[in-house]
Amino acid sequence: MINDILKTFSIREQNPGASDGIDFMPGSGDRITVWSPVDGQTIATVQTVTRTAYDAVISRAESAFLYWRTVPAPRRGEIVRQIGEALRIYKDDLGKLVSYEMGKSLQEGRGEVQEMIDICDFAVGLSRQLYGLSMHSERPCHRMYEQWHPLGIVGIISAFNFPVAVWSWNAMIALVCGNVCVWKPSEKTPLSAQACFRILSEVFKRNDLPGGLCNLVQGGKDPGAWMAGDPRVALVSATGSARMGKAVNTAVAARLGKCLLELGGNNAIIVSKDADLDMTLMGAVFGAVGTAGQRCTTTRRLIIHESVFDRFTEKLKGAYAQLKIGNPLEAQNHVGPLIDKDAVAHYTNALDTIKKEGGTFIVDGGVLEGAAYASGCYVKPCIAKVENRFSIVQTETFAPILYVMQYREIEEAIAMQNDVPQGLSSAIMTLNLREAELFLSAAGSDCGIANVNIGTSGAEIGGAFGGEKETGGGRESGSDAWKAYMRRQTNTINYGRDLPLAQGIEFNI
Ligand code: UN1
Repeated sequence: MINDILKTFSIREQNPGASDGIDFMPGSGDRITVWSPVDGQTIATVQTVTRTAYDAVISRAESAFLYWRTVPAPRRGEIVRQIGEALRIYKDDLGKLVSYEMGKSLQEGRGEVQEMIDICDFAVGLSRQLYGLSMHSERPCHRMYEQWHPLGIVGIISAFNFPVAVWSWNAMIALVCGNVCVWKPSEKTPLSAQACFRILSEVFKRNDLPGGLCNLVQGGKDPGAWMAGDPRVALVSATGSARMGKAVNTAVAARLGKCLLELGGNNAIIVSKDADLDMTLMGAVFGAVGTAGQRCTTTRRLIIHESVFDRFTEKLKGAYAQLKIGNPLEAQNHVGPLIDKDAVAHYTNALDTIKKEGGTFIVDGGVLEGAAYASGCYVKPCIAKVENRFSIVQTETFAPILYVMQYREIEEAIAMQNDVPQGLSSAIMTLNLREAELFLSAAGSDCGIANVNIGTSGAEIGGAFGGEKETGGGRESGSDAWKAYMRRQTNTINYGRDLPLAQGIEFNI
């Protein structure tokens, strides 16, 4: 099955060079061996970019920008519409490749491609709505308005957990805004990126577009660091760990460039005494074990009212006992593997630390062994009773570990929810209007995303996605997140015969 998909995307054809508006793996850097956490098989090798080849990509992108910025935005939208159409055709194959390379369930792999299609649709509409405001000038016979222009090269650094969707949120919006893109995908999922470029290539070729509009640079930390330090890259949009985000932010700030960061989360659901517990169970379990706990929106903490704590944790135990862990390409399995053995080591270290800090397990964790788990990356989703202040609870461990804790008053629950360094997603499960509104008020959740009667993961693309504090402050995808990909220009036009100065200043010569 997987070989057919690799063939569909010509994955075995290595280093084909620049073609069709796209640079595939230019240069002759080291090769990365790509390995599937599903079955431990080596899938392919991928050429990394060298500094010389990176510089060539940037030069090509610079010339492509000179053309692309002059194409009317709705025409740019038409190209993105065609990309969305092509993704519809390849949804199943790309979803499977994502699932095999990354290890998320097939459902979620397809869901990720659906997010790509949705963002294309959103971007097409947006291409006719890049609105600026008009203002009333204080001076007679003057007109004042603002317009939005493209930035230039947008560098996109994406993480392994959403190998294709997060790139598309950035790239599709950046493209309709008139920018060109250079993408550095995670070195753990380079093939999904390559497949996306095969799809783009068809569309670009059909439309006779010049090379360099979208570029792919494969590699580890180096190409990301080059982009962060490169004044030719107008915006660096980076998704990943807080550690990576701080390094990118520092390098971009040193040259006063623009940065858009979407980093870690430590997302909690408050389970009120007035919660619909069945609905809560669904949201909490999907949020905690979906993508094997490797979403930045994964539910990591449940802050449960003391009066329902025992009842709800019993329900959780029952649900966890039903979970099927195994090959994510098989539809009956809920939980696939972690991305690699390093991730497994982080998970097992976290289990040790939880015990050391005084936590107790109500559902035990552990690494699975046996023929079905031969890659060594399958772990048991687990639940630990902890205190919010534990250092391990304050840390984002990218694994299916769910922390539970109790509260008495809603204000206390909100304070606990906020009392972590991260600020991405949050939720309250309650049928009590007062609690729900308090949670959404200025005195409520301090996160970029706050939901009522919905879990913390699975945000729709139409809203702005991102969070506060160590999550980095950036917003991607919907709403007016597009403004981060453009520069604002204020224009004042004098159509009178005099030159009145603002603020009533008199200046006579
Ligand atoms: C991420 O984990 O980096 O809201 C993105 C969600 C998805 C996106 C997650 N739509 O869970």
